[in-house]
Amino acid sequence: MTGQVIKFYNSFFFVQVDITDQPTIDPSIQRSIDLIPCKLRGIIKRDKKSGSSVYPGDFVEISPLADGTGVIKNILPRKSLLNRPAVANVDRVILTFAAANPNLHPLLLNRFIVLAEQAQLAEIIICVNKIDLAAENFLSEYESLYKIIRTSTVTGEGIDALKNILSSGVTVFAGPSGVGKSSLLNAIDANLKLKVGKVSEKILRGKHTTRICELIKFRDGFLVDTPGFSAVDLKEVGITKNNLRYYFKEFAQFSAACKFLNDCSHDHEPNCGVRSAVAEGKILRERYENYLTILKEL
Ligand SMILES: Nc1nc2c(ncn2[C@@H]2O[C@H](COP(=O)(O)OP(=O)(O)OP(=O)(O)O)[C@@H](O)[C@H]2O)c(=O)[nH]1
Ligand SMILES: [Mg+2]
Ligand SMILES: [Zn+2]
Repeated sequence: MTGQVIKFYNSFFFVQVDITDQPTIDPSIQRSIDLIPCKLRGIIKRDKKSGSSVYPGDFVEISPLADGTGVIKNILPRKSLLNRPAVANVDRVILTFAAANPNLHPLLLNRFIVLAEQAQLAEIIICVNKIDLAAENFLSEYESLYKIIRTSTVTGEGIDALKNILSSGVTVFAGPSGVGKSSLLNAIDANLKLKVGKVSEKILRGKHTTRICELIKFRDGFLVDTPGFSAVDLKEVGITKNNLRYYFKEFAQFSAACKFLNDCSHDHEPNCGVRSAVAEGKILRERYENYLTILKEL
């Protein structure tokens, strides 16, 4: 039978099986078997770094065992894979940051954008949460690049706007710890009651309250709450100094004017269309500088 991995927890992949697709199963036992804890068949190779090759969101073929657990025999082809947080078959990502507490750092935002662009997701949306703590129109300069939604789980501002874009598909909430990802999910669906944690006054960061990625049913799709993180090793997930430029999407239209075309890193080369565009104010300087910072790291 086939199903979708909902979460990885206590060494088991929990696979949601759509019983309506399984005519061989006695309908009277449906309730007890629709979420099956599964192990991975040994032959499926584990990823060295993450220790796994199956991710939440994956569709898998399983063999049920007599004790109520199952074995994952095969992973079905994915339409997308977000590397960090690792979730498969993602339709949209909500890059979630806070207007304050913790403060928003553009370089970190741009690292998250690179990860999302790498996964070639259909929709990349930025959510600035906690706008009750800051008066400014946060990230207005990014509005020409990505859809920005500003929210507060305290005042309720923007929650409907956020809900409106969550129709079908798999929506991942990704961002640093303490920005309010779980709080937002609770505001979207009051039945959820996900655990939320305070931001530490000492280190001004969240406390990593959410521990696992979990697909949560919402309308016709899923919302995915994920553990916050801020250290991203882009090299580890396959970002290189040669492909980084493609994940800054506004560079493309100007790179046609680069003397070295696709070989131009937009750093030191003469006659660079991207650098000219920065000088003319057509590319946001902050984006370009963050690009150079990441390029140096790579
Ligand atoms: N002022 C304010 N505080 C908020 C808002 N949303 C969430 N918080 C608070 O921010 C803190 C962190 O919220 P969480 O929802 O646990 O954050 P998270 O992003 O899920 O954090 P991790 O699970 O650690 O990744 C909690 O104390 C929340 O009450 C908001 O809109 N405004
Ligand atoms: Mg959380
Ligand atoms: Zn160039």
